[in-house]
Amino acid sequence: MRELWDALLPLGRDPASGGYRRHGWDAAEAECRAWFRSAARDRGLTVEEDGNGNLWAWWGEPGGDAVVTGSHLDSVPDGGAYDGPLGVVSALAAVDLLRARGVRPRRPFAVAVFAEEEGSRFGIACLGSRLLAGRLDADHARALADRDGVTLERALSDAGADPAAIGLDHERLRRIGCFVELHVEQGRGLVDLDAPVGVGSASWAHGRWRFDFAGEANHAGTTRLADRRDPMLTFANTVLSARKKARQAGTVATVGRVEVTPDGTNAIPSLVRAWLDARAPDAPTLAEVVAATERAAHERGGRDGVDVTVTQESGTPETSFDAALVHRLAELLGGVPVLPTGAGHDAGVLATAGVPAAMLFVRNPTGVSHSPAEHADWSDCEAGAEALARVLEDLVA
Ligand code: HGY
Ligand code: MN
Ligand code: MN
Repeated sequence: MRELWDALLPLGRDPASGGYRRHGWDAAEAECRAWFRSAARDRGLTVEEDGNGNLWAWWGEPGGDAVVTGSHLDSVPDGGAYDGPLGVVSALAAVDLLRARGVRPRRPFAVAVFAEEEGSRFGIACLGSRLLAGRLDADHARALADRDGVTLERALSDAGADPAAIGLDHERLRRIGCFVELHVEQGRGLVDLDAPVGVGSASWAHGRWRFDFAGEANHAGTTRLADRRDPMLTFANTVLSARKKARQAGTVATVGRVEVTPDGTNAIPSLVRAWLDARAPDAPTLAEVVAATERAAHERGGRDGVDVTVTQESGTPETSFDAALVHRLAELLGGVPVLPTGAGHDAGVLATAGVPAAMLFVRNPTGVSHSPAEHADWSDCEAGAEALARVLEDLVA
């Protein structure tokens, strides 16, 4: 496992920050895919890439009612080393452990790597699993553009893939009998419970909304305050409103990405574009927080002479993982904690498509994630791989 981890660790890592920049179909992520293909080949696994850019490494013949494990290799900008890769490395290490114990799967078995899980390049999280599950329109997806205006269609063809092949892959989806994703915990649940490994029970409802604040470009020095239509004001107030509404509802809301046009120090902006990431235990509460934030934005925009348009870019309902599978994993692991998460995962998307799915979480001593500071103790990582091997051994029997 250490060998696998050390081979992947340097790929896409920013030497200055120590964070990772591995985004859908970019050069760093392509290196990670090559690492996976080579590690799978070293284990005699047969690797397929599906029409949506997801990788499937089969132990034996591909087939139905398959036991599938895995995660993702892409990162948020300047992300941590564990979010995604720990699940993939642990899955390959679990194959080694099962082989060493003489286990031979009695069911088709695959390790999967899902494409663009963070949505850092094309804006929609879990892009590969959403397309696989038919949760995202293929034409809409092909037209998604990154910050440089490169569409997914272009990125796929540049990577030698066929853009026409993306979309619902019924055959492949039906093959999955169950899916178990191991992931570093993105919170302090296991730390507070003093447990190295836990089982995921559910993930919060979450979504992404783009707010466009259109004002009037003008001179920073000569334009009287009363004559301004400054979108930065409406934007700033909207961020504060989102935070307040989320706090009042016991949920979370984040604006981590903003684009200003023309982005000049001495120019009142013409346009401010900002993305809201909001999450709640259930969809109605989430909808209420976002609606209240939208109302506040429009109300403030009216006062600032700024037009506000809001576009929902993605959404996932609250997702409960398969109760029987969750119970079976917790039992097999001797009654480890079962806990929900505020993070979205491919396992959640597959669960909404009817695949029996569950997650294993590995303790994160600080709870910090989506940051170069993300960390998990190696002994806990090994405990996670052991736990994954234990549950897979039971599932493939
Ligand atoms: O944003 C998330 O919840 C996950 O890390 N993609
Ligand atoms: Mn993440
Ligand atoms: Mn992740």
